[in-house]
Amino acid sequence: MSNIAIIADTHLIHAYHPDYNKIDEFSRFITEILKHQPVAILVLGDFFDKKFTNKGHPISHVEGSKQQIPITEIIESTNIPWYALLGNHEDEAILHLISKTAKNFHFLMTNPKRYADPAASKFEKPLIIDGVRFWFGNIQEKENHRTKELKIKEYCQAAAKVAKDKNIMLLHIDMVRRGEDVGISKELVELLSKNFNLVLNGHEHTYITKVDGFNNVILVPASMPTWIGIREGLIEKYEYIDRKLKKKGANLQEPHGYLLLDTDTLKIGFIPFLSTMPAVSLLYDVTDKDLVIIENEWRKIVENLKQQIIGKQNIKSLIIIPILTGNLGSLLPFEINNILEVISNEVPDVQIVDIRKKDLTTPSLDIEAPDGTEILNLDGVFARTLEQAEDIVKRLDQMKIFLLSDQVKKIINKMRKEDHNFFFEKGAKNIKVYAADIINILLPEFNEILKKDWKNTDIISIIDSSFEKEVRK
Ligand SMILES: [Mn+2]
Repeated sequence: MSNIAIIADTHLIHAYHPDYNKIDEFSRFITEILKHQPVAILVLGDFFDKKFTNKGHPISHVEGSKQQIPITEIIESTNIPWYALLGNHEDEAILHLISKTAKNFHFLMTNPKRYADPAASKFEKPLIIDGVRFWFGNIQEKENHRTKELKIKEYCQAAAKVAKDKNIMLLHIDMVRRGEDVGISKELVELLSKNFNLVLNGHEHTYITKVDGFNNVILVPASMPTWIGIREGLIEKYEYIDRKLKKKGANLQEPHGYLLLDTDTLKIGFIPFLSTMPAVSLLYDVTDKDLVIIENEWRKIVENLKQQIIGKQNIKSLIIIPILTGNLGSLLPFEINNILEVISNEVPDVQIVDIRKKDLTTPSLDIEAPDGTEILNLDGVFARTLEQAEDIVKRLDQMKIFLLSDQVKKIINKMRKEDHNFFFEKGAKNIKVYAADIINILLPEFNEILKKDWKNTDIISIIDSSFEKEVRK
């Protein structure tokens, strides 16, 4: 048997923080992979990101060329072949270029019409390693929905003709349904599942082992962190409660890492990769607190987290994502942002981020003008959120929380009444994400109540009780 390493969405050389050296991290990442002695490395797209450097501006030709040298060196130093699929953040030209400079790097795009044609080029043919046939899906994110569907069907038909072999489909597409034209239908997932022994899809930056319940259709996580998100690559979740820092457990919903594929059994193992600059989320209730208390408590929080996390494993610095809940009272969001920014600047190796600034390549914690209508007009925000109830339902659906849009609307109205202020992203387009997160945060309470009173099937009354408990804290 042999192992093949599968990586995805490294987005070289985009990094979320100016101090986060993506190339160094990439080098460390590859060294970890090599410990398993894989016979090849497969890249499931978005190996590169043409858009940004870690200085926050679009990558120039000169910069790209400079980065190409260390990347080529890392690839060549592995002494095993690499095979890459095209992602939506990179140009074909970049992958062609790397395949010219690194002799063990190959960019492939299987042509389902010519898979058996002796005249087809190596570039178009499926890759065969240890009797396993890898199909590199030539399906681009920018193509329309219908084209994608047709192409997937073509690959399925081609694989059906060589069904006696082991067939693996490699993709870089929106697979999870998020709207009418985003993601693929369950029927298509089923078709893929039937025609391939394994379907591996990058792009989604999440790790799902059974797409639509089909256990051979897998979403491969982003191997390394690229953006900051409430779930992406988090190592730990904390909560500050009763003046104490409490761990809420590790969140591996969107971990970073790579897969190892056993070519005999086609079994997959996931191996996490921990960033040198990981993020933790910190749930903090501001109800009945003044600025002095908030400042003191946050100093304590930052010191505690620093002691607990920095220095362990490879961790050199830390990003804290505050998730503020509760009632602001007479405080203003920008006043809190101000305090967090001061602490963030004073404490080396710790960065407190404003989640609205998911990409830290631009300075974080921009302070909103206190008279900014977007940020202070809660009525408008709630009205807009109500309009997005359907999107919230879909978002929750992905978290395996099943609610109807009427229920979500009732919850949003309840939030408004309880004054759960949306001072993160509230004016932004991601409000649906935030509303879904609030519901998610309430779920432990929800489950607790459900456990004690399992006969209570009225979801709204359970959520009401959850809110009461949450508000009482
Ligand atoms: Mn992508």
